[in-house]
Amino acid sequence: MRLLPIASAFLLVAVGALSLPAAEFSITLAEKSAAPVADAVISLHPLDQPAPPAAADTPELVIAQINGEFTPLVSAVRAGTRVSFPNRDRVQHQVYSLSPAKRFEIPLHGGEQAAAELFDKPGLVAIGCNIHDWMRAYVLVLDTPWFAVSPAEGTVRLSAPAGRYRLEIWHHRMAQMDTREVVLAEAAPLAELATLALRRDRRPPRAINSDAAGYR
Ligand SMILES: [Cu+2]
Repeated sequence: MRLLPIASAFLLVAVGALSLPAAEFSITLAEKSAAPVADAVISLHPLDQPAPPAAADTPELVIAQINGEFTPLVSAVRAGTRVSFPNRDRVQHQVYSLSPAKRFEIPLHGGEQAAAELFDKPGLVAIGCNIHDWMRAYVLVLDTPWFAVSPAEGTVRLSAPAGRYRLEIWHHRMAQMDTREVVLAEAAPLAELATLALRRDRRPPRAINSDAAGYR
């Protein structure tokens, strides 16, 4: 019986959090040429209150190796997410990262990988394969629940409580992260435009050989 008031208090907090006024935010990303920018990570970081805690049931992120590429190339996750690296190729891969936010190495492997790595520190994790130099994946680990990866048409839509945010725009071909402040208001959708200067893709070119799969 003594647990009941505590449970009620939790319920009130949960209902309160759900009923915060939501504001709609969208941003369209393009290069100077007007070409839409895919694979950018957009995130909103609240400036006036801490970000709400991560949900306990955050789904695992899967970065597969398919035809000698990591799929997807770019992901964004909340800190505390587990990431698995199943190999769906006939050849073996050796997945690693030297990034301070998550340093790890998965021994040479083929087939589904049972163990998942915990990505618990915010920051950029650049992932490679020791066997295939051109293979790259990027995971931006964030301490906010409001983020998305831009699709091919370059427009991202987010819904977050009204308030002030630091908007962060990251792309693996930007020299540095773009940050700006935005104010979200209820019943007044905010639509931003951002022109991004993308440099050359610095991933090493794919090796070409006579193997039927196109690589070793
Ligand atoms: Cu590989």
